Amino acid sequence: MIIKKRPAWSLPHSQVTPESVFLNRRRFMTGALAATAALALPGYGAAGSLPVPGEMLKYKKMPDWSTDEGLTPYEDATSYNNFYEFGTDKGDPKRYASALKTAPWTVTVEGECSKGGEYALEDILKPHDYQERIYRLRCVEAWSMVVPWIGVPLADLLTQFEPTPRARYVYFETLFEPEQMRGQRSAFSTIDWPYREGLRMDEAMNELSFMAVGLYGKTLPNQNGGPMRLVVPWKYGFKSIKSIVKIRFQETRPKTTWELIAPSEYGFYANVNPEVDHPRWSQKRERRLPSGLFSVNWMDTQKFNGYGDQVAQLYRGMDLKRFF
Ligand SMILES: Nc1nc2c(c(=O)[nH]1)N[C@H]1C(S)=C(S)[C@@H](COP(=O)(O)O)O[C@H]1N2
Ligand SMILES: [Mo]
Repeated sequence: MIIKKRPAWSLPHSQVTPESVFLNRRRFMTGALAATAALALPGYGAAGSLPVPGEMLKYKKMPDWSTDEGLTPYEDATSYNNFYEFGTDKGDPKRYASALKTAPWTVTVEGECSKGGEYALEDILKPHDYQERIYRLRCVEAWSMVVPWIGVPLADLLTQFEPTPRARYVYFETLFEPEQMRGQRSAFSTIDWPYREGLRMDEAMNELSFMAVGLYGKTLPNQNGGPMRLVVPWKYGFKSIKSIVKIRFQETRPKTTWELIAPSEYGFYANVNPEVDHPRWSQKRERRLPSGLFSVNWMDTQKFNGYGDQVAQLYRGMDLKRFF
């Protein structure tokens, strides 16, 4: 089936109305959640504490894994979002994501691993200390941000489930809960929910792959994929799946959401690559946010989003024009 409908993200930037910027403190700690947080062990892991919305996290800065480019302001990073579960407008996620209930949060782990099961989120985070990594995020729509993420290396998170040698891919799924996610109720949606993503196992185990539970020192706002989302900085943003409830280890390559919608436009690999244009627009440059209509902050896009030293070897011998 050929999808003729233009996805909203193909709109030129000039047609996107910037959101007005307000810090959205819509949630308060409940007594029960505050008690859980207070039980957290010392050390930099807010180890074991639930990612309570708005909570400050403890973490270790990782300068070797961070860019020193200027941060995209918190207000922009949390009000200009893609999270189609809440609508296709950049302002929709911030507007509507407060309907998402992020605690308690259960993550189902299944497939080729010896420690599968249904886990409370805090239990799979507990063994790990949080780190801060300042990464570039490059959306396939050709805008980009610089975000200080807080979280744990994906490899550490996954290793605790003891994947078997048969696990060649890891698959992730976002929550499917139409009562909380108005975009999943929409009759106009082209997405077959839930949102799905995946990585080759060696990509997932690369030191850059990160599971974030916070940004700018605080727990992840819902619009950014709270309580837990993937961050794969050398790939287009759509690989960085939000609000994850399922992790599955597989022998075969999973089908992923944007590849399912338009396989000629969005591939499984989705490595940032200025040499391979999107069929409908160039990928040579990007607009670094904040970027206004009259002060567009254009810059050249870098291959692998500038992370080639760490990841280029994963793709040695592969034709990146074919495996886009
Ligand atoms: N579940 C889910 N995850 C998602 C998306 C989405 O629509 N649904 N959008 C993706 C896209 S296209 C991008 S660019 C990033 C944006 O992350 P941000 O809003 O935190 O900047 O989230 C990705 N993760
Ligand atoms: Mo994106």
